[in-house]
Amino acid sequence: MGAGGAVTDRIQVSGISATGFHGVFPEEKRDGQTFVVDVTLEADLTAAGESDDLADTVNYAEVAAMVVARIEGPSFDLIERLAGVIADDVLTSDLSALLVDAVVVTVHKPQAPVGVPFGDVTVTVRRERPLVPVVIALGTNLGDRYARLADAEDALLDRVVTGPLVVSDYVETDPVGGPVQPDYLNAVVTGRTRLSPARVLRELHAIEAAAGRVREIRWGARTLDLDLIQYGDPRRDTDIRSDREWLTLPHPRTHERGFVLVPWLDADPEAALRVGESVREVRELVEDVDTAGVRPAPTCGDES
Ligand code: A4P
Ligand code: MG
Repeated sequence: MGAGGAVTDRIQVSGISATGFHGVFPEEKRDGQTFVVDVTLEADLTAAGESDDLADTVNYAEVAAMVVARIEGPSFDLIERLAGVIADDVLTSDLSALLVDAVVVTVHKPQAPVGVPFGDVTVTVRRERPLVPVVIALGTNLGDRYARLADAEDALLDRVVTGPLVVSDYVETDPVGGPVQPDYLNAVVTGRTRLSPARVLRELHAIEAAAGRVREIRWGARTLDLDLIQYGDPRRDTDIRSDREWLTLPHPRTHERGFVLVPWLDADPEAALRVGESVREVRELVEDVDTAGVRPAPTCGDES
């Protein structure tokens, strides 16, 4: 399976209809005609299915309003263009930020000047998210830790990251929080993804499960922990922020954790993290945290 694999959840709004002035003929631009639009959002609806909370899904009424604004807005010659612009509007809106992986838009022009009797003319476009930088932290303190991290890197390349994956040096770290437990092997990877943040999280959970992760005690020992640290670029103000409990972005404890900051800086010396309202250099954050419990990992990798 390539990065992403099959998407199963969808929200569809069809038959959104309004009068617009799109077309190449002067009378189309003057008189207008009815355009009908169908929008399908490929989105991860796992959280909404569990929470029953509108904040965990995409409000289709707002999507429909966005579509009507474009139909009624400045005229285009081609419905290909209208469809493309609507798809981009939906994909780049705040509504889509957390959940939407791709948008399919069909524009119908049932009164088009075709010259012969006909039923309908439609154009359909599909747009995916652009590639966005992601930072993922890896941790393990049970079993063959080196093999777990190597397998996780392969799985991330297969399912989440498109293009190169930059992997930090591994660090061995004293456990922070939780019960008495073995030392961790931690690493941070950076790369780019086309998946939505929600979809990335779902893939991380699937990779953890495949590594035999059992969620019993919070902050307890685990075969593999994958945390989505940051999605997007805070320096360009394109990072996605979320205060949802099931997906908090950026990961709320990153700025105080040597076991994340030290390997992150290694993977990306220019790294920056949003902390509250400000954007901080990871290089500076590392200087402010206690890194006594973080040391280079022994190179010997055989723990089987
Ligand atoms: N969740 C919310 N936001 C995110 C996000 N950005 N990335 C939710 C990943 N998950 C996120 O996570 C609990 C819930 O957080 C999930 O349902 C997810 O939807 P979990 O992985 O099941 O549980 P956890 O990891 O025990 O809890 P938590 O709060 O994520 O702990 P942390 O912050 O991951 O810390 N010490 C060392 N030295 N090295 C470590 O790697 N790791 C931890 C875990 C503690 N101490 C450690 C280390
Ligand atoms: Mg976790």
